[in-house]
Amino acid sequence: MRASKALLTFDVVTLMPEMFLAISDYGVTGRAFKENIVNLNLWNPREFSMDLHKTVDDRTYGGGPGMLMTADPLVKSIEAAKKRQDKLGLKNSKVIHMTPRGKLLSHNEIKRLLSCEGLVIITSRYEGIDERVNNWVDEEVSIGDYVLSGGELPAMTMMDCLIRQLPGVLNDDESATQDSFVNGLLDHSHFTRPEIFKKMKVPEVLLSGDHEKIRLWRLKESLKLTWIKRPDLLAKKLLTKEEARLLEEIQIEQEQGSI
Ligand code: 6GU
Repeated sequence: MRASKALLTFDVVTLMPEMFLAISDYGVTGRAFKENIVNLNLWNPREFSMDLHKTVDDRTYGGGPGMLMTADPLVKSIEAAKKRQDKLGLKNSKVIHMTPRGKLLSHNEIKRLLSCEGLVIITSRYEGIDERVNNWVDEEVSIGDYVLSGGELPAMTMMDCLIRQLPGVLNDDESATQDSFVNGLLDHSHFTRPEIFKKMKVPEVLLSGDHEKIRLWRLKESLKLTWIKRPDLLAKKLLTKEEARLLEEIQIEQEQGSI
């Protein structure tokens, strides 16, 4: 067990706290929680609801379909969560609402959020939250241009991205430094045993033991995949001389029809 303070503390406001077992009890993230590299506290607005039926939603003013999460139980949850984070003395603690209208999550956004020792994450259900709750929100984050039924899966997506970047979470074998997007490119392809699978061979260079050749092959493969699958990423990236030269080779090969 790790004695020192967690590197990142999550306080999540959710009507469905059980969903977070998916991140706290499984795989790489589960290990990070178990080892106290990260902490998770769950706040259910229903427990802060003042009426007999523990209501947390209501119809919208102006009419129309759908229900909204009411302000009072949400704000009480946020304040309780923030108070806890303040007591822990967490630096740069932020309140984030997961919503499709938020800023798109990206590797750069993840890197920026890693400066926070604490995050209070609000996940909403129904059609969203009463607009006035935004006075307690520092940032709005979305995970993509599509709509999910609630903010829990987006919150866990963001939390997983953050956790795997923390020192001590991944071992050397799992290192995040070579992941897709880290250098602005997609990851290259990978092969494992057997050497021949249904008459398909592993690229010769990977069996050569020549580390420099392998590095170049992988970089070129990364560039090729990015060029084919995500040209928008290449347009945003400043290429090194080596990358520019490899990309030129790729474009020539493509013109010659060998890709
Ligand atoms: Cl953060 N929430 C919901 N409900 N849907 C989303 C989203 C968030 N990001 C993309 N779609």
